[in-house]
Amino acid sequence: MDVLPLLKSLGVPTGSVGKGVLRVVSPVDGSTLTSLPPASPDNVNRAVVRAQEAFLAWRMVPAPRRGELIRRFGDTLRAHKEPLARLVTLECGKILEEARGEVQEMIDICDFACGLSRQLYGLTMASERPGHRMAETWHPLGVVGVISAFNFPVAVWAWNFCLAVVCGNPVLWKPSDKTPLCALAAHALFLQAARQFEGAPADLSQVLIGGADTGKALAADARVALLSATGSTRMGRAVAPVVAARFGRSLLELGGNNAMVVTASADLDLAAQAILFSAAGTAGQRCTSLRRLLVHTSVAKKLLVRVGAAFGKVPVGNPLKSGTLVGPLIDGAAWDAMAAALARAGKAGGTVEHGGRVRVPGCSGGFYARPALVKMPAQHDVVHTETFAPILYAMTWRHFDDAIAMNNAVPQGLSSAIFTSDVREAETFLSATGSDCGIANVNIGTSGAEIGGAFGGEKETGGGREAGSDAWKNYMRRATNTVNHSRALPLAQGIRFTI
Ligand code: UN1
Repeated sequence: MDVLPLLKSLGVPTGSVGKGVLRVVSPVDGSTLTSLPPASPDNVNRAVVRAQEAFLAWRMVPAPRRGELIRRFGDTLRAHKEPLARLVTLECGKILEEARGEVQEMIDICDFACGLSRQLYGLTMASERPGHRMAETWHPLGVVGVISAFNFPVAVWAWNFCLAVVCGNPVLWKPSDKTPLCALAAHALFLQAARQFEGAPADLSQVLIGGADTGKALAADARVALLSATGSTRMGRAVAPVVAARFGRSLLELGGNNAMVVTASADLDLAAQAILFSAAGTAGQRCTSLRRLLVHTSVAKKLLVRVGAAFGKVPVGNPLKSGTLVGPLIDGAAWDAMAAALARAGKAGGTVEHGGRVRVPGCSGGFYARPALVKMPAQHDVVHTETFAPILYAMTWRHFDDAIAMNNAVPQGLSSAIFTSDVREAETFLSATGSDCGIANVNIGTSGAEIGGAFGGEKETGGGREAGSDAWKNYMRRATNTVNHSRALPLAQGIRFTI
């Protein structure tokens, strides 16, 4: 596959493309798309210095004006939606329909961030002292580092980037070494918008191509004020203590192990559709993918027959072809992990339906898998582990309390859903005694969140929140200001301290 024309149409300078030791492979057919030179430690250092310079200039620009730049970036993305989506499909393997959705998610966050640029509100507080005013102000934070994963090679960066820039910060981006071309393209589209914008400093956006070492260098660098990292729990464990040791800020969006509770009163037609998209969509490679189905015994047989039939016939194949719903896994290691998990589940008493390797004509180097439905007697260890592949473990329950306990019994806490027509069950699931996840839905699946809400989760998911709601506060520092406009100096708490 010749990727150069596509890169050129997206404005990527092709000088260093094809020259370097990092091989970029397409999961579609296993072919080599190109190669790139990774950043050296010295490159990282120089990038941080340049980002610091950009920060000093950009923090002086009024926030609504910063929002205008992001609005224009949104326009540039609209104009290049199709080629960028195609590159996303080529490099990470998700079907074109979902790749378009991913670019749309970038456009949505541009719109959101532009509006936000006029709403970076601080509170005013009632002072206990006469003639005093208390308020808080929000200021740009500094250099923001972003580590992103292969499965959302552009949208997750955009969530961070658009908010960070509107909040007055430059961004250093270390994309997954499996999807560096998407990063170069998204960055090039931003530069296209920035070039036509008076007052945008050079180096508001920079890309650092590299592996774990580059990520660790960003984590260790005290000049990086915030490190936002998306990926596996293993990656989070490597990076978070390094940032914490220097008292830096981190925003973590790590593994998920998302469940759907289906109760006796659920609309099974809706549930079956939602299960197919959440579990098989993106070949099970979203952090929000549905991995556990917790069904009431009275409807289990009916629902599982439908899910099994849908998994058996869902079109698995070339993600560039219309009609395909399930594309390839990212690589052979992902297939090995899927096969190993299925073997473990079988040994633990699970019954595995489907889940075999699919040979796709013309894509012989790709790793395609039919989604697997595994009926488990209980939530065995293997169910507690996130395997980034289309495996859905199904378990049954009799008492609603048990369903909630099963939902919460895993180390991760990203997304969750309940299908029910009973308002008591729905509200209990959303209540303090219900799901312990950062995302809890009713009558929709676990994946496919809109950008307007805060995105992230608890426990091993890392606790961070990105995208909508007040996630912008991660990218700013808060100052509490108390101003005395009286002619006296009363102390708080009624303390007297005079001579
Ligand atoms: C991810 O998989 O890291 O909610 C992000 C969703 C998407 C984002 C997923 N909007 O599935």
